[in-house]
Amino acid sequence: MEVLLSVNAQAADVAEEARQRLINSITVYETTFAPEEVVVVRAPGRVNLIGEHTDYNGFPVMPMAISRDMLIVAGASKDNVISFANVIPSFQGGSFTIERNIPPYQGGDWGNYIKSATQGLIDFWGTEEGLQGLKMVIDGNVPLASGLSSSAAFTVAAAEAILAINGRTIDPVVLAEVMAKSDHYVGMASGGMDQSISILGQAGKCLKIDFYPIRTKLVTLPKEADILVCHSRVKAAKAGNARVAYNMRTVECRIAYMLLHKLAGKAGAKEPTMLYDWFANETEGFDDALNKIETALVDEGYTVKMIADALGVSEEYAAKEVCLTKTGEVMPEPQGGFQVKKRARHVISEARRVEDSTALLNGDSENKAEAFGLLMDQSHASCRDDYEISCEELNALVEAGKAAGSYGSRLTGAGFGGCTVHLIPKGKGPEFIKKIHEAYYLPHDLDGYADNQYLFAPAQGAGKLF
Ligand code: NG1
Repeated sequence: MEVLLSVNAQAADVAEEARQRLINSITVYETTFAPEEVVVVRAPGRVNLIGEHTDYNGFPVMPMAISRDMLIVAGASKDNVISFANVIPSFQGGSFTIERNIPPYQGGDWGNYIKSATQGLIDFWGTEEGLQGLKMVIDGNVPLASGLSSSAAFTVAAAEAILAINGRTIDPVVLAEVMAKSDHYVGMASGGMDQSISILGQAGKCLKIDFYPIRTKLVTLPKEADILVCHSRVKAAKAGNARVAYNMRTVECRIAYMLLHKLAGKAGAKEPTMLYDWFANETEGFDDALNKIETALVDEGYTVKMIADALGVSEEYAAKEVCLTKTGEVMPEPQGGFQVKKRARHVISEARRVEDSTALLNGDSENKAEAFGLLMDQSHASCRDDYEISCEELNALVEAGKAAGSYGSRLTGAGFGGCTVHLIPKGKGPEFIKKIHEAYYLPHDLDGYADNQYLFAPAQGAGKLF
């Protein structure tokens, strides 16, 4: 009963909830700062439908923006200081001066997302001169550490607030590039998916996004399907272990393209900087790439010595210059070695699934939902077995979705916890929510949360509301 009530509440009360959030944020603004003229901006979170851990390898993704977002009420400041507060008082507010190189707060401080947006814009303009300070109050309803990109929504909303207060504009695709880069400020060696979809999202559509440079294509979801997202309630905290595990995957992919280039690449081909370069310049397409991975790489984990020998470099060089993230962090050899072959196999097969999904969904075949669902299932298996980013809870949720009759179910986002996404028959949301509640939330003692499951339709990207 409670479950059904929460579904109806989701559908009927979205506008009322938005109104309440707005009133509350403006009230907090007036009590924290002063009653004065303000602007309101928002940036959505996202759910990725397929294409996991492909973005930083140069391959496409297929996300959609969601109705959960970060809302910022902002007013101009007379100086060059940015002050911020959150409607939730336990998120401590703060302030910092706008300067050419803004020193970060301690790792894990939420204020770093505002600093990262500010620094990204300053780097883009090449100067902080003429940039006016501002005061802002933030209200977010994207579940945190859930793989729905609350952090990107936050960074993008902060950038939108800075732009609005300063009366400046940046082309949305350029802003997506700028924000994707600025994420490195918080120590993530991520690709650009989250920032891009938060900025470029289109109501009613999902997007296929290519990178380097960012390019988008609208993709139509099957008309006979809805999207259900389920939160495992396992926190994939970016400030903690998930960051290390994520960055480790980026390093394993870097080792993969270096080895593949050296061992099976074409003589004279340009030095790759990511798996996509190797794929585009040194293979004949997906089948050939997967064959080369099978024959050129070994199944066991690679030690630093094995990498050094294969590349013909010293062990010291391999340890310090090869096993390195984009942000310059050296990854020590993990127990069991670097898992190079499995990671490369996932990235290439997942990239193929994104291409296949785009062609399928924008084509005119019958049974699109079944066919796309199958690709989602295959994606989950690859994320679980080859990329090893799933966990017992995510697998249980995926199984619960399949048992309830989903077309396709998979983890979404970085993994290590967070959410699953399910393609389900249209209009069957309440039925699925009830079944998954009984199969996963009750036995895991997680029925105390008000909202564990969300029915999302593709939402519009970030911008100024007024
Ligand atoms: P989330 O789920 O927001 O942690 C992360 C990366 C993406 C992408 C996915 C995996 C950040 C901010 N985002 O997403 O760029 O690589 O993992 O597909 O780190």
